Amino acid sequence: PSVPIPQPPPRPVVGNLPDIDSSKGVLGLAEVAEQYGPIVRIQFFNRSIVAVSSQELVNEVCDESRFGKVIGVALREVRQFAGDGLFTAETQEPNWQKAHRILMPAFGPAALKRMFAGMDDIVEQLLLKWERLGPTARINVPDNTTRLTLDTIALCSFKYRFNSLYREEMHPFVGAMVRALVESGDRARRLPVQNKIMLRRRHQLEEDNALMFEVAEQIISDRRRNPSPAGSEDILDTMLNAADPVTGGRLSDENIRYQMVTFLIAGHETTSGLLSFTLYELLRHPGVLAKARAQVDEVLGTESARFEHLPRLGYLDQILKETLRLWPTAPAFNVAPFQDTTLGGRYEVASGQPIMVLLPRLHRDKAAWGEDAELFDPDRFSPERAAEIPANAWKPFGNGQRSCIGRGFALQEAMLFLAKLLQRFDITAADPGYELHIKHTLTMKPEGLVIHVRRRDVAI
Ligand code: MNH
Repeated sequence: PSVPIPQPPPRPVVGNLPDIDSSKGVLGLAEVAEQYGPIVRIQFFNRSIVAVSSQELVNEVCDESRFGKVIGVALREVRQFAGDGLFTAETQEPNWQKAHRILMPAFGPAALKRMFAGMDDIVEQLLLKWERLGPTARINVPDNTTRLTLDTIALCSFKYRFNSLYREEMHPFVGAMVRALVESGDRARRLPVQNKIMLRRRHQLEEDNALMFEVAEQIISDRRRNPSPAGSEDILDTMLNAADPVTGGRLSDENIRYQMVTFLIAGHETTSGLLSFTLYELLRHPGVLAKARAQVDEVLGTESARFEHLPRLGYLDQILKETLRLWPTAPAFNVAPFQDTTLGGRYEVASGQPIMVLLPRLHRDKAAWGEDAELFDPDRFSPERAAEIPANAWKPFGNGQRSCIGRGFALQEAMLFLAKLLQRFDITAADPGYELHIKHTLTMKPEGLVIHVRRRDVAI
């Protein structure tokens, strides 16, 4: 027997819009879910989403024979500048399939090993800067880690230096990208007619899109004039030169520009959020911090970090995974059923109905994680205990063939940053009374988290 999906009582025209605190991004939806349970329908104007939050239901919608990714309202707006790049393309589009096949190896294990040097270059810049600023400097964590991750993805994927650590104001590309992302989110919450009449916003968005495209275009034409020497090929070279193993086709220049903008967007905010929340949790859990430090000292000692060290830093990997559990910096993704179907044995869902997986709630589902689900405990991911985690209870990188292509990249970069940081510095909270304040855009970050770093007595 089917039952209706719970829904807060809708108002005329706007539906549940007044029930959601849009300043809290996806966490605003999570609050509604907390009240209405593991499945809830939320209506905006004439569209509705079904939000699912329990491991039981998420496990079902992760079945790729019944459900697949849909581009939700916010991603549809992002598509204006990320086009048919991997993140915003439909799975059925030939350009998604082609780019997926061409780019998967470019983010695979052999490529990650080659990219280690670029990652180390930028982490080293950051830590040297911190050391020279000295132990009294107030270091804003999300600001610094955003500069780190942006510079890293640009250097590793197309040898471009934003040099964000050498300037007060970020590169103009960043301003354009951040404004465009914010405006995309705002547009997704407005009526089409509102979007049409807000001329200033529309023109700003067009200007920002043009600037992002120009930067990408410039990098491509520079590369054509100055090809990479043999042996130092990067992701841009792969995109310019590789042929699709199935069709033999190549990526168009337009599609390459979309992929470049996509990597910069997808590749930096999420990772800097991860690094920021990791430091936030380490400062609150001195025991975990001490254990992490002990492992770094044992594995690295006074050596410079090398690729070979990384697999031996398993506890750092556990810390990053546990941080992504409590703070999934890309907090939701959307799927839809291919056909009319029934969820959880009793909720009818129509073909094509967007279903949002609410990660902050899934990752705190007591049925999957235990009564202490709210507690930060990296031992959940220890080799002994990880096998107990139920299927699809942890999805910070999305699902199946549409999951994150940059997962290995992000974790390698985060691990390297953390290892070098702990090897070199003692870290303390600059404001011991800091209360978590999350800033929400497409992603989330602990705004206003500030630390002090003090050089340890180690020669590296
Ligand atoms: Mn990433 C897809 C989270 C780092 C590039 N990424 C996704 C999805 C999630 C996600 C969730 C699935 C979205 C959806 O289903 O609509 N990504 C993350 C997180 C981090 C991250 C939490 C860091 C931590 N991502 C990166 C990095 C890159 C990147 C670094 C660098 C290139 N991500 C992508 C791309 C996709 C994606 C590209 C789309 C993949 C596809 O659908 O083919």
